[in-house]
Amino acid sequence: MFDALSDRFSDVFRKLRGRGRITEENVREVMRDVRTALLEADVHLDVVKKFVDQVTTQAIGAEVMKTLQPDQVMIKIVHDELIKLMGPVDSRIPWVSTPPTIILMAGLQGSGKTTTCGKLAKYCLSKGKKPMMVAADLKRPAAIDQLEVLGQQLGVPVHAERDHQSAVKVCRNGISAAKKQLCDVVILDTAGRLSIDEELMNEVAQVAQTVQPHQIYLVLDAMTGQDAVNTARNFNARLELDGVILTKFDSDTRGGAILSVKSIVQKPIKFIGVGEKLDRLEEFHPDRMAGRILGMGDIVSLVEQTTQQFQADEAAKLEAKISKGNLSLDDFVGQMEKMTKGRSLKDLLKMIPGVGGMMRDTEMNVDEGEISRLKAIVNSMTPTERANPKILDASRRRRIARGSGTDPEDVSGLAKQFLQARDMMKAMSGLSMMDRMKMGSQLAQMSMTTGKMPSLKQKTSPRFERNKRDKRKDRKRKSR
Ligand SMILES: Nc1nc2c(ncn2[C@@H]2O[C@H](COP(=O)(O)OP(=O)(O)O)[C@@H](O)[C@H]2O)c(=O)[nH]1
Ligand SMILES: [Mg+2]
Repeated sequence: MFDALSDRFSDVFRKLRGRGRITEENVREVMRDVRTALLEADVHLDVVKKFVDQVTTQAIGAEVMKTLQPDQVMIKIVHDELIKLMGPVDSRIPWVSTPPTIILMAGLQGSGKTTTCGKLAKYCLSKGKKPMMVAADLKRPAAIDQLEVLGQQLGVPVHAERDHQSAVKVCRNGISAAKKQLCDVVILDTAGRLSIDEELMNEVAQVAQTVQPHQIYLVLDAMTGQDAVNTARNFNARLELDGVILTKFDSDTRGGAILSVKSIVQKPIKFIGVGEKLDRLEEFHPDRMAGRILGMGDIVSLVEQTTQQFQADEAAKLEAKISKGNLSLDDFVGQMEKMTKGRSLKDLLKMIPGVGGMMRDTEMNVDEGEISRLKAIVNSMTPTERANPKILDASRRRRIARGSGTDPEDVSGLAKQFLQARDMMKAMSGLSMMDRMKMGSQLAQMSMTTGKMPSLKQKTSPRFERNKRDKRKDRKRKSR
């Protein structure tokens, strides 16, 4: 997710860091960088202009130049402006008082409409609703099959009429069927085209006119950047959109669409799709997204994702442990393992405040296989050690390393990383977004001055390798 943009922002703030007081010229200079960064991220030109103007005016007028921590004040201004750019949004679905709530999904072919119907149905289930999906994409027979497979996976009824030619009729019949089966949400999956054409627009507009959906969501592929914004503009001209769902956010998107859609079409992003699987749908929260963009982490989403995968009581226990600061290594690794299902560990770590800004791909080299290595290390520890890795002295580390087929350095690395994360998580719970941000940026700052990156797998230096070799030789000599 927009690594390039986050990196550029980090650079910008670093330029201001530790400068003491700064001048208007300094502000203008970093804002030129921000402008380039946003343009490179494929953000709409009008949006970039407005954003840069707003931030510059505030930064020059306000505290940035008077404060001794110009980077921090600047981060706050940028952060707040990013939030304004993407929000406000109420990501909840407004259920109607006389069900069913009818949701129409529109969008181009391949944008992820059908998949998102399934995700949304799952979301409805999690809210205690009884959804039905309607296969109103009659252009491709495979589309009906696809929706039926999703329905089977979820245990959600699907209304389909294979020999029908009219999407409007299928939708109408679907809604009646839903009422009969006492379903309280109906999700209409409509046809898409590779690009916008009149026929497509007429069809969805007709469906919308006839069935009067309560919510119309436009599904957009985040990967398409500026094109997504144009698509949104076109659809918005024909349909009363209630919101946008941005998909494929897990892919290598530069961030352009997410930052442009709201201010160009005045319709909020309500959800983001972050993977192909049905549970990869997140409510959209501008504040959290701003944090992610700035590399400040997104602990709330992280905690939410974790809790989704846990039973409620297990989650409560975990939360209590986190806030008391006595999370054990077992919990930690177990949690990581659960979270990484379907998501890369790297993305998850980036959501921890402070880690994002410190992390560069070159320094941080964590892969899924790493988890099993971590598990092996933890498995070689005694329960006391797992509960409190602080007691790991050299001899314990050697024993654990032998047991797990790793190096003592790996063991101390894991312990250090864990203790750091535990402290961070403890400190984060119960804090406001702003405080978390401050903390995240301070951590980032600290790491930049010490040159230390939090890493599960620090690349070993030549000197370190040499020391290790020498020690080994020493030991051999002594044993002789
Ligand atoms: N990585 C990723 N892929 C997605 C996401 N949403 C949909 N897709 C994939 O995008 C492709 C097109 O999706 P589909 O739902 O058939 O699009 P439709 O033509 O608009 O109905 C499929 O391969 C999906 O698995 C997402 O959030 N992340
Ligand atoms: Mg489809």
